[in-house]
Parts: sequence; structure tokens; C-alpha cells
Amino acid sequence: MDGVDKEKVQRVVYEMSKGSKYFENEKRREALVMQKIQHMKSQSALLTDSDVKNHEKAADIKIKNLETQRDLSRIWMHVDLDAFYAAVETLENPTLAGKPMAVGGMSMICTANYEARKFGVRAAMPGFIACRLCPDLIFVSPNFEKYTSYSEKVRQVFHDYDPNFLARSLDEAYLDITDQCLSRNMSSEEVAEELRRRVYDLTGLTCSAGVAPNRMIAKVCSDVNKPNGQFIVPNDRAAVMAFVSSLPIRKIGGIGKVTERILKEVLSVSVCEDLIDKRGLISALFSSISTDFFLSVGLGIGGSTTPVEEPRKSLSCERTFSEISHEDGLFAKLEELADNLARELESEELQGRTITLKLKTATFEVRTRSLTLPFLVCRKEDLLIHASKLLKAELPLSLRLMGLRVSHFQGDSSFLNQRTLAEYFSVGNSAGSGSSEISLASGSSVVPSFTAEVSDKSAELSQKNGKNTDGTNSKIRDGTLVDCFFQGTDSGSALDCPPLLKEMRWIDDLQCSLCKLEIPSFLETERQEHVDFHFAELLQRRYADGFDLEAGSQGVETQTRRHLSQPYKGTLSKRGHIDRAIDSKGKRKCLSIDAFFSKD
Ligand code: DCP
Ligand code: MG
Repeated sequence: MDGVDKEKVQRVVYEMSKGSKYFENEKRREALVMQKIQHMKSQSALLTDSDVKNHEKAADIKIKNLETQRDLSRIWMHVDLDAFYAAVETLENPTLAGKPMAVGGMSMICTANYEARKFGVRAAMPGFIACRLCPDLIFVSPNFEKYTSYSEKVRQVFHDYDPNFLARSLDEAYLDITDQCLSRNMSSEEVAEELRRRVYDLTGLTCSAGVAPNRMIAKVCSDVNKPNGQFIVPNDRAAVMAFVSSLPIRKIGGIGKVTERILKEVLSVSVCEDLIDKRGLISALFSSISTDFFLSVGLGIGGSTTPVEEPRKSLSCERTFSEISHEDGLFAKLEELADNLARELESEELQGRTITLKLKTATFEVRTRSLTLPFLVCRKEDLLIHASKLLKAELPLSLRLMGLRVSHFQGDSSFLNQRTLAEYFSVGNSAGSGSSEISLASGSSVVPSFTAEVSDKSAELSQKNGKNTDGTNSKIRDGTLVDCFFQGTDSGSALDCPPLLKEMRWIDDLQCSLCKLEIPSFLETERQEHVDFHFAELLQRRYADGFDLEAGSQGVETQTRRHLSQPYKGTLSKRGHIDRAIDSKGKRKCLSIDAFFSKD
């Protein structure tokens, strides 16, 4: 973005997206981030100097441990092709060379060449905004077959340098070049130059490379001299520390826009070195896993051994499209996905039990809906039957993305440990008032519920921070639909909560206790959506099971309605009541999850 008039770009993007659904969604997200920042600031204000000192000591122990894991024996290279899709299109049509062009359409751009980037045009920008920024912009429609075929050629070269190279996408990969350097008595710089030349000779594409003792730093390095360049951090602790000391935290994979803002605004952390300086506060305010991650970033320590290849856990495909709300159109998309996925399952000889439907609505809300079958499926027809049920339950809908995933393949028995929602309900319902606890079968890894009385300040702080007094993490994120529920009770006590969601927590700050899905804590939006999903699912099922959310005859359900209708005004429906959906046999129909989600 050097030389780009950033102010102009920001102004144009703001003016052209103002009032759009995307813009409204961004505003909602912004409000949540602000809420999170305020919450963390108030947590921070509660800390005494001695609290911080104690946390610093704990962080110092972690740092000592991390240092023992520092490995300077391997040489990693990260390679990333330059303006990949755009470069392929230019090779196929040389008249595009030197002219600003983008791959994509008016609704979204996949990438732009470097000439267009000078105007501020970039990936994931709507094409109509790109046109305003660069009126001469040429659009080319994407052709994924072409990109896959070029990627295969590039991978042939990668294979010669590291047969176990780790491909991260069509245009990037990590290679362990230690053996190349040793056996051919070449420096890492020479190996990188040779590899880049060979990629160019074979395909006509340029790429950039980064070399470092671990993958985290190598990835940052490949961006330093992009395009068509390389950058090396030698295998030496001092060199690594010097490189990360002034490195902006945002350059690190895993630190996105939201984490960057939280670290900046709450802790005044902007470069990696600050993560070590602020280790006491970081340890006090973040989970153990996040603290470990931030400290290893500050020390420049990343993965240096080739990960053992795990058997595939799932197979999926998804499509982004311009808004579709017509039922036929939505089911046609689903059929297309089922067809595609069935072919891939067939080619990999896989069959799975769990089908997951991912939906991104026109208002940019992402939802996932799953069902686990008692038998294996792989045929298009089977996928379609079950996925259609999931889609049907969501109608009416207006979508811009749909995805389909199959998981729990033959041989994967992890789903057997999962309790179904029905089981939770049966235990919960037998408790009547919802005051009893449900203990999960998986035992010690499941942390205790957070119903314990909080007596002192540090315990309160830990509790708010998602940590139990024993240091384990339990609380689900703040600012979620569930939070409204927890905090909205008259007594303010978590004891009034219904049993299902009292039991929902992030095991080891990673895994959802209800469905075992793993979502790291820094993926905050995804976590929030996941919690909201379980909560809506609970309400939907309860309603379908015959509980009356309105009559107030069931204690728990009365609470449900009261608390949902507080911060999420109109949650139950914009008309202020739930439709009494009765089918032709006089049975209550399952309400769309939308009924519980619709916001004013
Ligand atoms: N891509 C996409 N949508 C995005 C980002 C990328 O479809 N939001 C596609 C198009 C890119 C390709 O993936 O060409 C590789 O992504 P990169 O982030 O590596 O971007 P480029 O290779 O285009 O550019 P760079 O030179 O910055 O690597
Ligand atoms: Mg690239």
C-alpha cells in the first residue's frame, strides 16, 4: 500500500458502503469490539500492582519454558506467489500486462494486480468500489481450473526441495529446506533464489520467499520484499529477537484486526516486543493458551518441526454468490454443493456421519447447522435429503454464501463421546427448575461450572475473564446472546440459568463442551456466533417440544423470554410474539431459528 492515498481510499470506501448491509454488520461488530475493550479495561483497572507483579512472575516461568522449546536447528522457507490469480490471467492474456486489472466482479474482487493496488484496489473489496477508486480497472472473471493447474506445476518445484512441504493454499507453502542447504552446501539465500527462478522458468509466475528458523517468522519474511523478492532471518536467537522487536503485531498470522485493537487499546501493545514488556497484564487478562501464544510471538518462537499429518477430519465446499432469497434458487445452490461434495467424497473414498450447513445471510450473519446421522453417507442424494432439512428449518432466508461439510468419517469415533442436545434436555428437564448441574461424561477435562460464589477481587476478575479460581477456563464469552441471558436474571446470579447453557463452556479455552468443535479464543466472532447458535437451538427445540415461551408457566422458559427480550429487542419476533405455527395435524411446528435471532 506504499504510495497509496489511504485517506482517499478510506473516504471512498466509507461513502460507498454507508448504509449497506455490510456497513450495518460492521457497525454491529464494532459495537461488540468496543464492548469487549471497555470490559477488558475495567478488568485491568481492578488489578493491583501486586496482582500484576504476581502475573509477571507466572509469565516469566512460561517464558523460561518457551525458551527451552526454541529450536534453531531447522531452516524454513515460506513461498507465496505474487498477485496469483491476476498473474495467471496476465500470462494467458498478455495484453493485460501493465494495466490495472482485478479478478472478480462487481460484487467482489478476489485479487488485483500491483498496478491496480496503487489505487487502493485490493482483495475482498466490492468491484463497484474498486471502479470508483480506479475508473480504468479491467475486470476478469475467475477461472479456478486454470489456477489449480498452475498451482500443481508450482508444487512440482516445491516437492524437489521438500517432499513433505506444507501447502497452505493454491499459492503458498512452507518448506523445510534444512536438508537442501546441508546436502548441497548452499546458503538458504541461494536455495530461495534458485527455487524462485525455477518456479518462474516453469510457469512464468513470480513468487516471494521468506526464510527463518520457524514457520511463523518465515511467513512474515515472505512479505517483506514482495513482489518477486526474498528476505532471510538467520538461525540465530539475537537475529530473531532483533527482527521481532520492532515488528507490528498485525504482521503475525493469528493476530487479526480485532486482537490488534484489543492489544493496542487495552494494553498499548503495538509491536511484538511490547508483548514481553506487558507480560503481567497479558497473563492477567487473557487465557493461558492466548498468553502462551502472545509470549511466543514476543520471543519469535514458532513451529519448527513438520507436523505429523493427521487423517482428514472433514471435507467441505462453499460458494459465494450475489444475494439469493428465492427458495428454488437456494435449493439449487444446495444441490450444486451436494453434487460437488459427493464427487470429492467419492474420489477420496470417504463417508461421514455429520452434515454441516454453513450460511452467510445477506446481512453478513454466519450460521452453521449440523446433524449427525446413525449411519455413514457420501451419495449426493443422501447429502441433499439431510442438508435440505437443515436449510428448510432456516427459511425464509436471503443468502450470499452457502457451504456444505461432511465430517466424522468412518473410523472416527469421536462423535460417540458427544452428548446430543436431546440428552441435555432430558437431564435438564428432569431438574424442573433448571437449578441442577449436569456433569459431562468426559470427566476431568471438563471444568467445573461457574456457579461458585465469587468472594474476592482476584477471583471475581478471573471469573469475568473466563477463568475459574483454580485457573481453568470456563466462562463463555461476554457480549453474546447468552450473556444477556446470564446477566439479565433478577438476582444477577448464574444459578438461575437454564441447565443447558450453564454447561456450555470452552474446554481448555478451545473446545465447545456441547459439540466438541474447536474454536481458539482469538476467533471471537466465530465463538460468539457459535454460542448464539447453541442458544437459539435450545430455544427452538424447547418450543418445538411444547414448552410455552409466552405463557410463563415454566420458570425457565419465562426467564428465557424475559432476558432475551432485553438487549436483543424483538428477539422473539418483531410483532412481539412468537407465531403459533401449527401444522395440518394440529401439532406445533418447529420454529425457524430466525424467530429467536431476528433483531430490530
Ligand atoms: N484470494 C481470494 N480472496 C481473498 C484473498 C485471496 O480469492 N480475499 C485468492 C486470489 C489470490 C490468491 O487467493 O490471487 C492468493 O492470495 P494472496 O493473499 O496470496 O494474494 P495474491 O497472491 O493475489 O497477492 P500477493 O502478491 O499479495 O500474494
Ligand atoms: Mg500470493
